[in-house]
Amino acid sequence: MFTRQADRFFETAHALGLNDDLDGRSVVAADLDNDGDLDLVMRNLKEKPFQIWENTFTTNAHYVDIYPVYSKGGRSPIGARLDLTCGGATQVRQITAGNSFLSQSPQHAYFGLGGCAGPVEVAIAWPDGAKEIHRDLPVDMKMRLIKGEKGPVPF
Ligand SMILES: [Ca+2]
Repeated sequence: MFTRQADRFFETAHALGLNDDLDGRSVVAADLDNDGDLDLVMRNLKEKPFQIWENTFTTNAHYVDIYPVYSKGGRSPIGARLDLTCGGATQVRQITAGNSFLSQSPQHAYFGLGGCAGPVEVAIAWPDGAKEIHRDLPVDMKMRLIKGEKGPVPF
């Protein structure tokens, strides 16, 4: 676990209580309790096969969690690239497969926005090369962006 302070990252697993002597094999980040922050699920080899780490930090930071829908027929958005801009700063996420050893996080793009309260602009490059831009999107919510459709659909 790394924590960002200014322009540097610091290893903080011990300070946050996220270290133990178990033999962790994979980790997935997902918002399990639907409160807008990412929680962790860890898979261990022997003892405690699964551990869930609920994110209980209280923060005023903003976020956007985007689930791109490539086709209504269920085609996977793997390969989609999302460029989100908020307050002049741009972050990039790509929808991937197999993002951890023997595990897979949900196919979404989670953006931590810090103090930027939006609105945000999201440019999506779909796996087939098509590009779309969604402007004036709200923050602090999960949403679907469906290829070929205007505006977000609340999740
Ligand atoms: Ca959560």
